[in-house]
Amino acid sequence: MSSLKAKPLLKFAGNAASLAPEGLELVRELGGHICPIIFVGDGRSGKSYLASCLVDAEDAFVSSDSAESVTEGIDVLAVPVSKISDKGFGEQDEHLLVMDCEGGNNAMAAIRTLVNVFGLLLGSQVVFVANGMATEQALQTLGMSLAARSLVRLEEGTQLPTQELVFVVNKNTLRYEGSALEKILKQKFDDPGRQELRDTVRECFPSRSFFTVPLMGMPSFSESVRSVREHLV
Ligand SMILES: Nc1nc2c(ncn2[C@@H]2O[C@H](COP(=O)(O)OP(=O)(O)OP(=O)(O)O)[C@@H](O)[C@H]2O)c(=O)[nH]1
Ligand SMILES: [Mg+2]
Repeated sequence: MSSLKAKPLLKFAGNAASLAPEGLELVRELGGHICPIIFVGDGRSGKSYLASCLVDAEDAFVSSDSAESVTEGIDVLAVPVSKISDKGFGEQDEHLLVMDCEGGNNAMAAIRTLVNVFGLLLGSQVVFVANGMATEQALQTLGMSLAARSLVRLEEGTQLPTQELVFVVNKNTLRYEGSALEKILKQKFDDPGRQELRDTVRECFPSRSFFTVPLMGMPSFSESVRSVREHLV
């Protein structure tokens, strides 16, 4: 078992957010090429679990089956791409910077849009994990965070990196087609709010992919996790 362990990056004391020195130091020390991946989405959906699968270390990010929320703020971990690539990818000094955010949409926990906005500013791959189903609420959470992000004033001449959306329905029991996300985003509605939401997601993420991961213990579980992992690495 690997000793990879995530460090705190963004933490809260009451409503006040601050950057944790341990996480900052980890990011500052990284040289070379950095590929930032963030996990955001529904609370209790298995974000930390999937993030740990990605780096191939079971306990890298704290994950639990409690009803209460587990991750607070954002945790971060860096791993050399060459260490986790099954296909020999990864130049020397190329790192995945994996950030695991606290979930939203949990009736038992605070909902802090700031966390997602922060994450959406940093990640070049945005992994949105929905719990059991691709809900309108999940899309709205993403849309709200993108709207808040658009209010952030960047330095002149600075652009956000091109970002890919990787939408994962975890603990899935439904028969989704691989094109489900595109179908959701192309759907036409009379409600201008729902239409605008879809336009925003499409515009912000020109590159998109969709995965499902069934309940643990189902025959295709390991294969599905491997597909997500291969795609991200
Ligand atoms: N049945 C099943 N359980 C899963 C799956 N993925 C994760 N879990 C479990 O779901 C529970 C929640 O996982 P976490 O990784 O802590 O969830 P999280 O999304 O990080 O939650 P917060 O940090 O509170 O937002 C844990 O008990 C996981 O083991 C899955 O595919 N199927
Ligand atoms: Mg978590």
